[in-house]
Amino acid sequence: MDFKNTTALVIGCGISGVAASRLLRHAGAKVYLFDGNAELDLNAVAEKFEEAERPELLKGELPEAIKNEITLVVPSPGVPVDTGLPAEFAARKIPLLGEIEMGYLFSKGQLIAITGTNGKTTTTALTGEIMKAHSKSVFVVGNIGNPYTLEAEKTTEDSVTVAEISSFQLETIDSFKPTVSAILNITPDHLNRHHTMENYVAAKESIMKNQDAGSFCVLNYEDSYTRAFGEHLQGVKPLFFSTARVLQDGFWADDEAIFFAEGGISIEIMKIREMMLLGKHNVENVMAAMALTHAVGVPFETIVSVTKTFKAVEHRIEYVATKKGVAYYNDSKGTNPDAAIKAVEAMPGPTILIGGGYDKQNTYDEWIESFGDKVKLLVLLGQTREKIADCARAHGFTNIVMADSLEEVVRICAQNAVAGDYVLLSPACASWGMFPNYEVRGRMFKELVGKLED
Ligand code: UMA
Repeated sequence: MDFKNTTALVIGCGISGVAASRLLRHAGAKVYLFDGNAELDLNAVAEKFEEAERPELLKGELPEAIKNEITLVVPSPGVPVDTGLPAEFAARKIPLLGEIEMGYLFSKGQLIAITGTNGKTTTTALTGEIMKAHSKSVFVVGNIGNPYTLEAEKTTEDSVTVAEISSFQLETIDSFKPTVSAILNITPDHLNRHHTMENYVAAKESIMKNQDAGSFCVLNYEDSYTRAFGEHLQGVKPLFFSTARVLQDGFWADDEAIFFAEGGISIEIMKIREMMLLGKHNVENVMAAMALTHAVGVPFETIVSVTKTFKAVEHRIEYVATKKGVAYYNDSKGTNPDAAIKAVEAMPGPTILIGGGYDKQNTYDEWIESFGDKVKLLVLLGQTREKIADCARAHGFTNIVMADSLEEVVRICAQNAVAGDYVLLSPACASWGMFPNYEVRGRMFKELVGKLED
């Protein structure tokens, strides 16, 4: 791709902005890498580039003279595109290129794209592992934490790129065309960014909008949005999975095993007890990965042998340690109520639950209702703690303690837990405000648990 006459403004100095800037520099563009955070240390950003590829770095306010030079705007995924600089440049009729779209334009080979409110990372990681057992050149990119623009130049016609794509990233795709895609489920999330559920659903569903007729979109039959979407697809074919019923075509599971059905004939693929992942939601994630890799021709033998050894990814109902007979689990990626419900459901016994964080304007009723008799104490942290506490009390759950730091949270949990209990960090909220991201929150939790007495 040739960007020699382009003067690009890349917004956001996070991992996507750095990777996109480098790629644009390689393609011959003049690049301004800008961050709205006036406090950002630009020297640290500069160190991420070789001298020859370094863009001009700016922060805070963008000078008018530079605005007049810009011919292309590249927002990072975390930058809303309907306000601020993207909206200002849209009014000036300056084109916008999303970071994922750019990665796609620079990449070759097959593309497996995965979205959904929950389960994306596990499904993407497992799909990546299965593909690595089958193909020589595999890249796992996107929301999983590895920008598409970082890997795109390395791909060849023989490569397979497995991409986790968030709704933020889908907002700015244009020609992005997966070989096969998946929408795992859709429940309310990120409504502060997308404003309405309709917008959020439309962003998710757009993942397959450019796919060839006859190609597959893997969908959850037990999710009302994705089922209805699949039933009305034209050209692209739905490949459904279900944990609740026998399907005539697709992947389905009962309590014992996962099956593949074609024309009403089912064959058993693997036993559930052979999986190392816990919980029904993970059976769904496994079936989605199986469907995606089957759709690109991977034999079931390879799919099953990789699935049997695949362990939970970091921050997803991740076992941390057992201290004084209490098992600690890190589900820092439980950043919305639906994900947090799945983590509570996966806990095998009495649980002390740690919740709260950044307010994404979610409601917490269903999460609180999922506690049943299992959650014995709720320890709350962050911006949403009062909102969650009010909601819990309204549902008759009153055993609540407030904390001001993660250190205090872990101390409270250790003091209140008895042998046989589980302590689960699954906050139902994003980490922003108190932590830069959920990874930092999860790792800090693990560190603090590690320091508790055995
Ligand atoms: N910034 C601005 N202006 C704005 C908003 C942000 O300048 O209006 C700046 C911030 O000051 C910051 C930078 O942008 O310096 C951060 O950019 P970013 O938020 O896009 O973060 P990246 O580090 O580039 O990471 C992004 C994704 N982040 C978000 O979508 C918020 C990562 O997903 C993703 O792994 C990465 O690209 C690689 O593709 C994280 C995430 O939280 C894990 N995703 C959400 C989720 O999973 O729920 C969608």
